[in-house]
Amino acid sequence: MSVLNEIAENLMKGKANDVKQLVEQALSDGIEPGSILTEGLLAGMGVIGARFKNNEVYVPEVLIAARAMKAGMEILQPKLAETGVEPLATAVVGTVKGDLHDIGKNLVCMMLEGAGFKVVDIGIDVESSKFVEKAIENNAKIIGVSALLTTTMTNMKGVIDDVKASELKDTARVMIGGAPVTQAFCDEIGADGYAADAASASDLAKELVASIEG
Ligand code: B1M
Repeated sequence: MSVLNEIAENLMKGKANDVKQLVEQALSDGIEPGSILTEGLLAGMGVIGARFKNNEVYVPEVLIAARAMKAGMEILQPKLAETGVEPLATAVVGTVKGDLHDIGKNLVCMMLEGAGFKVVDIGIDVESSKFVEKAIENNAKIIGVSALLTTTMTNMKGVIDDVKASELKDTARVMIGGAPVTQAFCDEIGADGYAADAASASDLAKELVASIEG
């Protein structure tokens, strides 16, 4: 098995130390950092994302795979910066005002990172104006909003209104998700997209970025 396949396989098993060592080995073998990222780390994370979507693996497996991804990225990130490999786009992600739930939002952040996005996690209980402020500051193309309560999901509309009233109107897309959120609610409040789970969120984010560029 090639070292890149080994990276993907070990990432899927959540073996953080092995992934770290294999990334070091791949670099010392002279493999391009961009290939290690796409054919090793992202390939493994992509499989986990698809399995998660199909209910073949669950939250704990995704979390340990994401931890292994992070361990590999710690070694790879400085090399990627040297070779100028650009992230797909930046995503600013947070949980709406009044809502303290962050487990789902954190998973979404991990899957976005796994898909090649630079993620700015702005935390929980976030004012709609802060989503806009942070998206402008980071030149984000994706604004991800999470809500877990029927009483706070209504605050998502405020984020969308603030984005539409800002300079981000044509340059960024708002995607929403969380247990009580539905496609019908997404349509009702005018969000650009809804994802039911973290793996779908990274697919959706890629589609939304393409819709800006295309
Ligand atoms: Co809360 N809570 N909670 N809670 N809590 C729920 C959500 C609830 C359904 C429990 C219940 O009553 N059965 C209920 C909401 C009822 C409702 O509104 N319909 C509830 C309640 C009522 C409350 C409090 C009001 C309780 C109280 O104090 N009386 C309170 C509110 C605090 C606040 O936010 N202001 C509260 C507090 C808490 C804890 C702090 C104790 C804790 C949160 C800890 C934390 O997040 N750090 C907590 C927890 C853990 C839960 C449950 C048990 C689990 C939530 C979770 O993490 N799920 C939850 C019951 C349940 O869902 N079974 C419950 C796992 C996570 C991976 O799934 O977050 O759905 P989820 O994320 C998924 C998708 O939804 C999606 O992808 C994720 C991964 O696939 N997704 C996105 C999420 N965000 C997305 C964003 C996207 C795209 C997809 O794009 C941007």
